[in-house]
Amino acid sequence: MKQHDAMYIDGSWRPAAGGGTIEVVNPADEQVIATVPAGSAADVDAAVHAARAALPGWAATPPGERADRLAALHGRLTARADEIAGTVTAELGAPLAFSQAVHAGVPLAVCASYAELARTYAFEEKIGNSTVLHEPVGVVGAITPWNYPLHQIVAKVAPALAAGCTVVLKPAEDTPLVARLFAECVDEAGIPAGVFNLVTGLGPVAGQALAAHEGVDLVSFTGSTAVGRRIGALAGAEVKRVALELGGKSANVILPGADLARAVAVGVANVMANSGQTCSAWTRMLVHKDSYAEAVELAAAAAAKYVPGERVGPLVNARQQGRVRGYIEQGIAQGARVVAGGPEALEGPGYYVRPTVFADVTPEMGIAQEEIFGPVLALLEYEDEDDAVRIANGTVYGLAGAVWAGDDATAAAFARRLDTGQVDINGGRFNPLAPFGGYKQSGIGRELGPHGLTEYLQTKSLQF
Ligand code: TXE
Repeated sequence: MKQHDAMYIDGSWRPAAGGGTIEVVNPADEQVIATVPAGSAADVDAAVHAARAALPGWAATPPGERADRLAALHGRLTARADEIAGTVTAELGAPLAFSQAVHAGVPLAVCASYAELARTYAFEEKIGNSTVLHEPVGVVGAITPWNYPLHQIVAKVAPALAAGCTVVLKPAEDTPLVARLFAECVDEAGIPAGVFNLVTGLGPVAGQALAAHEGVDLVSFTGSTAVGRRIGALAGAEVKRVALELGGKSANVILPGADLARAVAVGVANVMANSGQTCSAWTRMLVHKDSYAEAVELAAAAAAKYVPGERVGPLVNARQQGRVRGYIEQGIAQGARVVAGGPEALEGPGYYVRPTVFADVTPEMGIAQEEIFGPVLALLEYEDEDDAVRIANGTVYGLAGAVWAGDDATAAAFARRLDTGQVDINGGRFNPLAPFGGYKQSGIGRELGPHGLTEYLQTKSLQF
């Protein structure tokens, strides 16, 4: 078992001030694979001080030089991509092919985009008789979840560094090993001491201390709505900036005229990816009443191909496994019909859940309203387009979604009626430059691309 007795603060590796450690468990076999330091408020304080001390120098570094450092970071992440994929597979349980393509691959694209944006972004602009300066917000406290552990880190740290901010990162306690690997890459990339700092530890201890620290100018959080509310309240009390990426319950709307087989197959794949632990997952499939029975059959057949331990990994921990099984039981109790999977336990170790598809789901059911965060799909039937809009918009969330139609223009016209931050048209394609973030209770702020960069900037106007 590996002992990682080091956090990365002010350019050096340290144990936790209090000496405590946290065990990291492989969710596929429930074995402890490593320990990492359990950081406390004292460690957070040391890291924030280091970030504050490094801020003037990094903020004054020309954007082109910051771009060079980010390009070097991209180079190190690329060189270590196999190690990254293996680490995410070990601590999250994701199938290795998915870790290689997504958990290692997507952050590379995002890091590259910010190396480029740091070079090209107009940090100064003329508006009439004014010069407007886009300056770094200051010290960023980044708190990230375990579901896409490296992507969540890079989606915050890369734009923050591009903007000229310095950072203290508190990654999820379930997946700290890839965070440590990222810190090693930062170090190898020659990013100056104190510009990026890593404090591992528990949410209510290290996370809370970081969110509440008066030396932090902006808290950027991705995680549960419950914790997001607390962080928003803390930020409000101190009038510091906050960005929140929270949950979702996204609708996949299949309009008459769409290629039903393709829409259902891609929709099922979207929900089963990463064992359903995706905030933007299309967890509600909305199908016109004339095609509903056929869609249910197609979805059940597609889900049966997701064999646990092969194409679909476990959930991250026993708590999430229990939560997801609880939702499956709740769906049955509320009258939904299981057409694939179910709540029964699987044999052997690992926090697996059966990939599950529910038919006969009505919009007010818990499984159609709440974020389950597991491989569970709900199929709902609609009467006409207005009904589909009402159902799609009828949750507290608004993070993502999809629309399928016979042509892109029809799907895009429908997408304009959805209260949500991102919609895939007839399947869509990932664009690392497109803004990502929530309407309604899915959050505040945007990540990725130039919109993600502006979160880390504040504006000053000089009038001449
Ligand atoms: O999240 P937490 P959990 C949703 C999803 C999931 C549920 C619970 O529905 O089932 O949240 O997951 C840190 N002050 N999402 O309990 O606790 C914590 O250490 C400061 C959606 O794992 O919110 C971790 O680093 N920080 C989501 C981070 O918050 C605190 C991804 C997220 O953990 C803290 C993950 C505190 N008091 C879960 N308490 C998405 N939007 O992608 C915890 N943390």
